[in-house]
Amino acid sequence: MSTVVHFSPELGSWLTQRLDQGQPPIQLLETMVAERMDPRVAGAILDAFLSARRGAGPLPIDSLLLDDSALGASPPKPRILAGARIATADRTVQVLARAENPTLALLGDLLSAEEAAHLIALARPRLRPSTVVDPKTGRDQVEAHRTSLGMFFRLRENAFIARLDRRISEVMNLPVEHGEGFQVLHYPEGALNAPHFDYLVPSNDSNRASIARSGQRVSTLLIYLNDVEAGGETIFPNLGWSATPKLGNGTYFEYENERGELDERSLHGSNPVVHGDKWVATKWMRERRFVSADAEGAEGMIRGS
Ligand code: PD2
Ligand code: ZN
Repeated sequence: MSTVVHFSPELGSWLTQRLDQGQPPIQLLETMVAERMDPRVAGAILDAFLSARRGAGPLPIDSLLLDDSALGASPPKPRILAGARIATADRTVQVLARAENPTLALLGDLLSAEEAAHLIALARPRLRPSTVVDPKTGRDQVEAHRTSLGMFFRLRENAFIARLDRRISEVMNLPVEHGEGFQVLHYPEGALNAPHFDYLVPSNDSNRASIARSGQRVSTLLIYLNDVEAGGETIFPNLGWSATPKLGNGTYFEYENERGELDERSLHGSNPVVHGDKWVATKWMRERRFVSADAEGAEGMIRGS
């Protein structure tokens, strides 16, 4: 990967002038860094000017294309393990496809049809209209752009959920305690989930308090609990990537880019269900042990923006 680095034409003229005057490059580098320029960027710009003066390349005007390795940036190291299969204590999960940057994978065989049906049966009587947190007030509210129904299990709330919590934590390669309790979503025909980030944007007290308790969210696994006749794909608008829901498959993704920042390429949503309905279980992982806001274990639908 490469990154375009922009600089002002004034900087270019200043460099040319000083090099013409015979000023040592190291002094120019020191001045640029003293002016708060990233030393790697300053070094790369200076190198490009020196190369151009030796006739080894074009004189840059106001930008440079730099290989990310020159900036010390490399693809994020995925938490999910390498390989075509992930062996957990009680099931072998298939890695059907994976991308390196951003870290994204399509998984298969996450659970059996019986387990999916049991999860749906446990969730169904507890479903409520899904909410989003108002970024200003931090209060839960029902929104037209999120028309699914949802509920939360508490982490390890019974033996069946505990088995799934453990399996999925092994797939996501983080301790089970870092997991929020499973969320189960039901999308009737026509229901959708507008694109959003799963990481917590500290724009309200509720998200700030949650980050302080448990750290940031770091990864998501969406587990499809049924086949959908038409529609209901999980979409990543910034990547042009979508996953068709299929019983037992799952979409896994992480949110860190090569610079260790939260990655806007993780923007994702669910297309409207066209025919049939859609059931999904979501697992979010935190940097540290998940401590919920209340004894119920439900963190609410904490959303970005
Ligand atoms: O159901 C989905 O495909 C979906 C899409 C986006 C679920 C979530 N986000 C979620 O639970 O965060
Ligand atoms: Zn989401």
